[in-house]
Amino acid sequence: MTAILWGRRNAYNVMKVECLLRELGLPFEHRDIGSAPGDLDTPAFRQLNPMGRIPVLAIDGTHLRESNSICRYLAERTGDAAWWPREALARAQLNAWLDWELASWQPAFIDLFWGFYRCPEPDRDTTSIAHAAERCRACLASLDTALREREWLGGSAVSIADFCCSIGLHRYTHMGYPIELPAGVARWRDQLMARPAWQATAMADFSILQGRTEY
Ligand SMILES: N[C@@H](CCC(=O)N[C@@H](CS)C(=O)NCC(=O)O)C(=O)O
Repeated sequence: MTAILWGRRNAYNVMKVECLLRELGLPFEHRDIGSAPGDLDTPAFRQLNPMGRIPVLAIDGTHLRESNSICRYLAERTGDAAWWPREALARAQLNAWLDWELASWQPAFIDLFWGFYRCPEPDRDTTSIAHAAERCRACLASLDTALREREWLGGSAVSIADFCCSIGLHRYTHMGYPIELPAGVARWRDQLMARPAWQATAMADFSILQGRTEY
């Protein structure tokens, strides 16, 4: 059965799931939602995701929500230990990166992206932007420390942690804010740029979002 990915394709968390579907070669259809005001609040959509958020993935007879959980499921579903290790400790280490992405990196990045790129220039709050940029730098410094010791976050094999943690990096370096990637993160990003699934999702044009405070 073909999976259905619900969401706005240029939404950060939707991009993670599309990237993984492409990486795994899983056929999927896309249903655009989350672009028009109120369309995530309809009773029909709330049946798919009571939280009223995207992405939602219709697959295997059910609807899954939460991008990192969807990615875990897709990776586990392949049965391939390279995508989702069988050993509990190796899983815990990848889960730590997925949790870090949701709890630390994503909030810092989203604050910078919204504060700087999505906010119309005259309305920008430079103090908040500088604070968000500092949080981003601190996150990337931690990521860099890990990536100086290993090829991918999980070691020698690419995993969902690499996709979920990297999906915003192209935006980070291309939104016009003066910021640089630490060397280890830049090397990792270059490896990801060579992958067609990452090119098609993480590197997709996002200029429609500039100065736009509505979805
Ligand atoms: N933790 C959720 C967050 C989902 C989320 O907030 N998605 C954003 C798009 S990236 C959204 O639905 N925004 C629409 C809104 O807030 O109304 C996940 O990882 O899936």
